[in-house]
Amino acid sequence: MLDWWLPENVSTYGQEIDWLFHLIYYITGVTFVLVFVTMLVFLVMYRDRPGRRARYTHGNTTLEIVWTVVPALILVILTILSVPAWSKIKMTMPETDFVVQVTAKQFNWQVTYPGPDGQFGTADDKTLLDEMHVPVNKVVRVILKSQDVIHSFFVPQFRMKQDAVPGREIRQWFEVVKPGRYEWPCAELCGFGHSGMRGWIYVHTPDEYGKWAAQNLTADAAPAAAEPKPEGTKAETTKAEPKKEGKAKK
Ligand SMILES: [Cu+2]
Repeated sequence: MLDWWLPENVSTYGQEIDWLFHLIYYITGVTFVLVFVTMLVFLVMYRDRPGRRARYTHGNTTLEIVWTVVPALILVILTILSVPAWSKIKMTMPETDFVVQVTAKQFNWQVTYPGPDGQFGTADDKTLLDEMHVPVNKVVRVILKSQDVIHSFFVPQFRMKQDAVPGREIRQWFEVVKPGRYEWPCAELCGFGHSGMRGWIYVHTPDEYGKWAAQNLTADAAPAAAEPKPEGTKAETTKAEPKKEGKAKK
């Protein structure tokens, strides 16, 4: 019923997120209406009238217990209902041979493919800037890192969001069921260029993906986007990144 205002879901686990989202939305919506109706009724009932005097009341203990216990119970129930989705999306890692490394930095997504040898950190790695290409109906594992501050990997249509935290390697996964081009913004305020930090994820049919990979990931293919590969080292000189003092540490 609320589907019309969320972005289209194209991931295998999106429905589980949406169902919880809608449930929470209904609960908060009903609460909102009840609270406002009560407030309006009380505003009229207890308005100032000639001859009325304010009187002291110390409250109602039963009522206070009820309105503390009921919300607490709702939260506990929501937690329990969220467990299946959480454990499926965040706690399990489906088998796959498709792995990419994403290193966030102010203000780009650096996407590294292992190249023909299937190993990261070797000479044939290919790094793209702000774009990722993946095949449809395939589990994609992302090894998420950050080079500087906290960023957040967010693809609304995939129902996937995960912080990238400096010093940590966080593994995430997604599987998309519909080819297309999906916006990939950073969802964590990460500095003055945050609003411009976004990439695109291209989801191809297997054929198209094969073609793209042959043109861009093979040994002789020129790296599709700049950015030399020894990441994390001083090598990132090509980008005339603003001289904010915050970066001085590197
Ligand atoms: Cu960011």
